[in-house]
Amino acid sequence: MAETKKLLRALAGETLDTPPIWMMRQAGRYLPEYRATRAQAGDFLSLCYNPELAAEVTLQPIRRYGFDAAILFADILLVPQALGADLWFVTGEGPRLSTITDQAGFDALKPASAIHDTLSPVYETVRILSRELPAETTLIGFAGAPWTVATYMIAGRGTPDQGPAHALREGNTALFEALLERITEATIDYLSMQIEAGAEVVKIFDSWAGSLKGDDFAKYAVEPCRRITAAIKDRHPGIPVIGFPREAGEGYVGFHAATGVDCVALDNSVDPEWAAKNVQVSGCVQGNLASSHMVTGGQALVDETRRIVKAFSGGPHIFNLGHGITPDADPENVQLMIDTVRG
Ligand code: 1CP
Repeated sequence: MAETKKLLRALAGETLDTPPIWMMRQAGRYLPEYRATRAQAGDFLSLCYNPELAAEVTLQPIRRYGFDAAILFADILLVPQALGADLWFVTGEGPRLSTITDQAGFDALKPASAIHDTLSPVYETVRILSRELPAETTLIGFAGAPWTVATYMIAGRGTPDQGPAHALREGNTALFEALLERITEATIDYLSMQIEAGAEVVKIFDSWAGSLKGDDFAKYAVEPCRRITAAIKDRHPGIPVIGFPREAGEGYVGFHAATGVDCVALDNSVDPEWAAKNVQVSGCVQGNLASSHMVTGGQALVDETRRIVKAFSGGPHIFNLGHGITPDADPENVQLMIDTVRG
């Protein structure tokens, strides 16, 4: 049967008249219905591990806006938790984890094969979603890339420059690489289980790839993404993979070929016309409207949305923001972006 879902058509390399659209963090605090369900769940992690409510918040932006894709509601930090790290969220600040800074900390982690005990509710969320989503909506599963996940496991929190992770990389390269290896194995199994439960596409979020330079970018951003993509394609032929090496800059060039991903997601620091010439020539791209437009709206939102659609109109493109939508965004600006894209 010929593929009819727009997102899958773009991922297969088709140039569409109107790009499919979805939005990073589309289920999130900018929506009143999300805040209500999160309050019902009690807290963020309880929401992630409650399949009915996690499916409900995943569906909310689909009902409200009719996006072409739904992304599983979960978090990249569930994998460290499943490997044995302590994880909690401090209201108004963000995630906190127990830290891994030495061999003893690493030795206390569970093997990759043990993650499913913790993560099985996530697979149940995927199963509910694959039953309940509209026929035209694609279901995206995801995980964090090993480097990005490691930055949180080493520092115990989000960091502006990933300093603690770089320090371990330099000071104890063997331990750092063993940690990346453990996360890579866990990520392959985790994504594989999401696909078995019904995810049709998977996305690998390397939010902190931009702080890896030169050979380190090749070793710790490109290579793990290549390994995960190869393993997914080996186990699940035909499942498309989206890679997001955020703030990679020149590192976006050649990323399709170096990793085997079907689509490269772009942050908004790269110019769409440059990216069309240098990245989209190699395959589908996703992006890349600055999420600040969801706060400010108006003619600037319309103009910038049109500029991005036009720049990428000569090849396969999935419209998205350059990073997640923020809690202070106005839901009406999201509608304005969608109306502008769909013309
Ligand atoms: O208070 C709340 O309700 C929590 C806010 C929130 C949400 C809605 C967090 C905490 N995570 C999520 C969901 C989430 N996270 C999704 C679900 C699907 C969707 O997009 O709608 C996804 C894909 C993520 C991925 C994620 N989590 C990333 C990668 C993408 C990115 O934004 O760069 C990262 C780095 C995280 C860690 C994390 N989780 C939450 C926060 C606030 C953070 C960032 C911490 C930091 O700034 O370092």
